[in-house]
Amino acid sequence: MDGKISSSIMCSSFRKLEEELRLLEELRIEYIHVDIMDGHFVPNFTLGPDFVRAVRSMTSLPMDIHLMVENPESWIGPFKPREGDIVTIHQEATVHLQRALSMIRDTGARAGVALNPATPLCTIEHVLDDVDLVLIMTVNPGYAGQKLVPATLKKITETCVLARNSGRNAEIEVDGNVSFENAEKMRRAGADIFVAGTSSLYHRELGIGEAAARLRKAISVPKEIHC
Ligand code: S6P
Ligand code: MG
Repeated sequence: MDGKISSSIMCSSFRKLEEELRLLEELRIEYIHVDIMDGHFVPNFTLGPDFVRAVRSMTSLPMDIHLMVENPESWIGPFKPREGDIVTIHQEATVHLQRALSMIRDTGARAGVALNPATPLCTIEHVLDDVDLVLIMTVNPGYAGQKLVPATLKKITETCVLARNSGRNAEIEVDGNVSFENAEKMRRAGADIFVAGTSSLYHRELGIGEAAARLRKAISVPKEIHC
């Protein structure tokens, strides 16, 4: 299956939000990626449940909610997850990871677990039964417009191998500096879902339509690993 695009709404133009959402629908973008930051887990603040509610009133595209917050257990409910959505929490943000992941599944949404660049993959080995998706952070979370941490490319492939060896077909999402060039490398390494921000869809020199076409091409190359 070809790679899927999750458009990072934090990078969109809020003045033209409705118009841009229409365009994303026309371009058949698969998900709207919503970055939620609490100023504790990451050194920044962004969006929240009211924003997600407003976006839902403008589009029926599924939400890909990336919770970069401490105590994520308390913040799953307020986003009112729906079937078809993804809700992702960070391994580093809770000591009760398995419980938090099953809380997500109980809402009907798909459960994702995210790993910062420095966090070893083995820390999620024992929760894979409760995971539908692994989000490999390819930059340190907190800001758009950062540079890829190169060691994370290998981690994508290691995640594929871990999922395969555990008999789980969890999808692999990548987030951070997913440029056209990096996206192709990430796809070859085994990624399935690509968060598109300032490095691609919201590229300063391209329109969203042209950028989407270039990104689609980059992520349609075959994976070099079967997982
Ligand atoms: C970063 C956040 C991301 C960014 C996205 C921006 O903390 O989780 O989802 O919004 O990575 O993309 P880019 O292309 O500017 O790195
Ligand atoms: Mg994100």
